[in-house]
Amino acid sequence: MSRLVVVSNRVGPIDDAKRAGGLAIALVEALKTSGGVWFGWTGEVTPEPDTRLKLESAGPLTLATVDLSADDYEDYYNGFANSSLWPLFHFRTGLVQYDRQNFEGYERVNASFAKTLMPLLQQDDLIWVHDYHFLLFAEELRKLGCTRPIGHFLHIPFPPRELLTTLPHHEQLVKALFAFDILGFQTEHDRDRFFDYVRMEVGGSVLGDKARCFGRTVTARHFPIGIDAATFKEFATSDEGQKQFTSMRDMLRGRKQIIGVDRLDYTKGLPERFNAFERLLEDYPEKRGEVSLLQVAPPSRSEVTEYQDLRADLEGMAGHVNGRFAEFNWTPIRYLNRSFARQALAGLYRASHVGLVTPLRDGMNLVAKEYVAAQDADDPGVLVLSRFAGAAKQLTDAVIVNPYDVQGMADALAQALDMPLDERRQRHQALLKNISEEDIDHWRTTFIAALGSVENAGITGGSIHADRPDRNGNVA
Ligand code: GDG
Repeated sequence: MSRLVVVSNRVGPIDDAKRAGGLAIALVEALKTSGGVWFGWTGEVTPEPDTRLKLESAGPLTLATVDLSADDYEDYYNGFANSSLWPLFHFRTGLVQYDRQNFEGYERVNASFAKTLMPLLQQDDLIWVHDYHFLLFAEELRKLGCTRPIGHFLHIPFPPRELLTTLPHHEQLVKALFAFDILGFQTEHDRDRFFDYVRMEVGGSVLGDKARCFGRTVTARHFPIGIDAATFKEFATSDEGQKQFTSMRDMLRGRKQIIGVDRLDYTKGLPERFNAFERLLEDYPEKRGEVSLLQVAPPSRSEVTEYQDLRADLEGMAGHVNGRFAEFNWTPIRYLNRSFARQALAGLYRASHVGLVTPLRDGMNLVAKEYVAAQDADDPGVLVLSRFAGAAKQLTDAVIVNPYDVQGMADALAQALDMPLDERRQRHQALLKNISEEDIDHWRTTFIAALGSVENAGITGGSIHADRPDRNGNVA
C-alpha cells in the first residue's frame, strides 16, 4: 500500500481540541485513519532562516515540520498567502495587496519547503498538497526530480477568470498547477471556473475532467469536503457536550437562541449577520426579549490590518444593538472572541434553535455540517445557510439566504424560529443523510483513490504551442 504524504501550511497539533480552522480540523480527522507523513510549518517564527526539520511521531503519523523565518512569515504567510490570495480567491479584489516582494517570498517558501521534503519521500508515496499556500509546490518538487503522483486540494473557492487576471502572477500560478496530477476543488462551480480560465485565458483545452495546457494534462474534479459526522454527533451528547447543553438551556429559560461560529474573518459575513439580527428585532417586535444571538468568533490572523478592523467593527456593532434593545434580564447579542473545545461547541450547537452560517463566500463551510450533526433528531434546530458557501450545493434542505440581503436574512430567521416541528424534522433528516454519506472518510478515500490511479505522474505530454490559439484565435 502506498504511503500518504500530506503537505499543508500548518501541521497539527493533533490533540488540540480547541483549535479553530477548517483545514486543520479536516486533516486531523482524515489522517487519524490513513497514517503517513504530515509536512508543513511548525507555527514558529525564527529571526533568521532555519530549515532544520523537526520529526515527531503521533500514532500512525509522522509530523515533519520546519520553522519560518521572520521575512518568510511576513512575505509568504501574512503577505502573499493571506493578503493577496485569500481575499482574491474570495472575490474581494478591493482588499488584495499586490506586492512583488511578497510574491518572491511565496516562491521562496514553496521552493525551500519542497527541497526540505524531497529527501523524506519514498518510492511508493502519494503526495497530497493542501490549499492556497502551496500552489507552486508540485512544480518545485518536479524540478527536483519527483515523479510520484501529486494532488492538490483547494479548500477555498477558485475565483472567476476576470478576477484572477487582476493578479500580475496569474499565469505563473495556473501554469504551476499543471505540475500536479490531480486538482481537487470543493464544488463543480470552482472546478468550472478553473476550466474557464484555462480555455479563455491561456488557450488550453478541456475534455471531460481533464484540462490540457502548457504541455501538460491535469485531472480536475470536485471533492466536497465533509466532517466526521458520526463522531461529532457523539460529541454533542458527550459529558462535556451535555454539560454545555444543559447550562445553556438553563440560562435561556425557554427563550430561543441563534448561534454563529466562525473564525473572525471578513469572508464570513459577520457585520451583515449582526445587521440582519438587528433587523429581525426591528421588524418582528414579538421576538424582542425572546431570542438572542450567540456569536463565537475566535480571533484569526490578527496581524493583518483588515482582521483588526473587523474585530473593532463587530465590537461596536454588538454594543450598538445591545445598547438599543437590551433589557436588564436579556442581552440580544453575546459576542465571544474565544474558542471552545469541540465537545463543548457541539453542546452549544445542540442547545441553539437556529444555526446561522452566512459567509459572503466560502469554500465549503464545516460549521454548517457540524451544526446539523449536533442536533437532536427528535427536536432539531434549523440551519440558515448562505447560498455562497460551497456547502449550499449539498445542503439544499437548509433555509438558503443571500448574505448581502439583510432584510431577506431577517425574514429567514423569523421563518426558522417559527418553523413547525414536522418541517424541522424533515429538513434535518435530509441534511443529516447528506453529511453522513459525504463525510470526511468519503472525501479522503475518493481523493486518495484518484491520486492512486494516476499513471505517468509528472510526465510532460503534448505541446503548449498546439494548445495555444494562433493569431486568428484558432486552437489547434
Ligand atoms: C477553510 C475554508 C472549508 C470555529 N470556532 C471554534 C472552532 N471552530 C472550527 C469549526 C470548524 C472550523 O473551525 C472552521 O471551518 P470552516 O469550514 O467553517 O472555515 P475555515 O476555517 O475558513 O476553513 C472553508 C474548510 O477550510 C475545510 O476545507 O470548509 O471553506 O475557508 O470545524 O468548528 N473549533 C473549536 N473552538 C472554536 O471556538 N474547537
